[in-house]
Amino acid sequence: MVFKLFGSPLSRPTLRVAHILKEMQVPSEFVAIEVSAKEHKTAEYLKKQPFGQVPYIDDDGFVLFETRAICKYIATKWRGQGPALFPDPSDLKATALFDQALSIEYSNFDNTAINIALEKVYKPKYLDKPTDEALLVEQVRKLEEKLDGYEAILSKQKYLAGEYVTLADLYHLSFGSFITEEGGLTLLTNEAKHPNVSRWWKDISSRPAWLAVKGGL
Ligand SMILES: N[C@@H](CCC(=O)N[C@@H](CS)C(=O)NCC(=O)O)C(=O)O
Repeated sequence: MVFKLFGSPLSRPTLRVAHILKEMQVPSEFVAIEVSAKEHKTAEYLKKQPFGQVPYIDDDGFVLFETRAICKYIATKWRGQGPALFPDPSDLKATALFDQALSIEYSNFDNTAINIALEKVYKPKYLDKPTDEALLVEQVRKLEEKLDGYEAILSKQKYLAGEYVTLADLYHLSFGSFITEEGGLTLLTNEAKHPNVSRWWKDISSRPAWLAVKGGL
């Protein structure tokens, strides 16, 4: 049975999984979930994803949700078919640095970038709700400060976990590109303020697999 990705074309986490499928050259079928009709909150859907969120996958009967777990599963199952997106598990220190990079993305980037995406784009453009300007300013300031930490790391190495691109770098693309391209923010592209972040961002956001999926599913 073909690998199935159940998600929404409007969902950036769904795009994250589609990107890794493309990186690893995995044939797949996309099944659109009608989020506007609350299909992801039905009893049937909750059996697959108990938190009522998109996306989830079904790989020949194996169901998995949470995008980071899904991406790691794909990069592991098809390792060798595409780029190695995480270090060899027998390399203790490289794996520890990879885990560190994963935590950096999750704890220093994801939540703030989502809040910015919500206030700057989703609320005014898709939800017909006013932006909380004070919250937006605060979140942009917070992310800018976090990027000082990124700059310190990326001034010493090419990617967040070392000299090779990993899933930890690529997880930034879904919301990073959203706040940059749809939100018009220059946080990730400001060469004067964060030259190495900007160099890193240019590198990961120009990957052919990302360019192939970022326009939509
Ligand atoms: N941590 C989850 C986040 C998924 C997520 O936030 N999905 C959003 C769509 S972009 C959603 O389904 N939101 C509906 C809800 O939380 O009720 C993952 O990485 O899979």
